[in-house]
Amino acid sequence: MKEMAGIMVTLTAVVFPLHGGDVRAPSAVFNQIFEVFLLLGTAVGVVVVAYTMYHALKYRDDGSEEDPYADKVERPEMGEMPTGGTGGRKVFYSFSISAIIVVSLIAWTYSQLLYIEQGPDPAQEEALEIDVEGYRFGWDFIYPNGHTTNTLRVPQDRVVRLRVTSTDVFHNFGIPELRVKTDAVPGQHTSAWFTANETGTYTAKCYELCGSGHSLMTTEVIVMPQDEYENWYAETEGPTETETAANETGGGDHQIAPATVGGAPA
Ligand SMILES: [Cu+2]
Repeated sequence: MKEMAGIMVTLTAVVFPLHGGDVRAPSAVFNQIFEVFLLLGTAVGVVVVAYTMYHALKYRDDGSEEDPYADKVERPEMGEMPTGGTGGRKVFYSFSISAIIVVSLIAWTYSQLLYIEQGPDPAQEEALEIDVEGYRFGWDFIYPNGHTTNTLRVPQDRVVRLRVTSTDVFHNFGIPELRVKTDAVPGQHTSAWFTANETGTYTAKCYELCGSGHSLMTTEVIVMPQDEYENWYAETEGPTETETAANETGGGDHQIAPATVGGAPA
């Protein structure tokens, strides 16, 4: 199955070519799966409905004749098995075409999801690795230099790998627009990855009911042009003032005052 998936990935790359060495973003992959299913579903629907309508009209009883096909077809009597026909050719064709469509869809979708699961080749693309820690009620984003913020800033067109965990109860970290979603489980790390092809502000939320402040676990994800990001990152070091203040007042327990809940700007 894996070899087949590899072939399908290559085929997809040929059919849907990318601009020079780009990594396909999860959002692009999921959108493409949706489009392919929508297109095929519509095509199959149109064929089936058109075929049904055609026969319903062709063989309708318009009351003009008693039985216009009485001398043309041999109809079985009640309780009698039909004879003649074309040896099941229609059944064979419709079954084969359906089988080919369904099996191809399964194989292709599987190959796409395998790509999402594994992520782009690390040799091809150096990822930015960020630790994400969920707590009641907020998110900490810890950069490779130790800088910790409540707002996730990432560069455009770069693979971002998230290592997600929780410091208290089950949470679930998700950025719907970028098609990122993974559990945040205390004592464990789960991973997710994405690339954002367009700059802008996205929203990250908690998708696991985790207590009275669950709905406050909303924060911004800011996708910046690469040079802007580099400038911003060069100026960061260690935990921010917000974070330090929060740790001091809350004894490191993340008891952030309501005013700062929801992602104070870093
Ligand atoms: Cu939560």
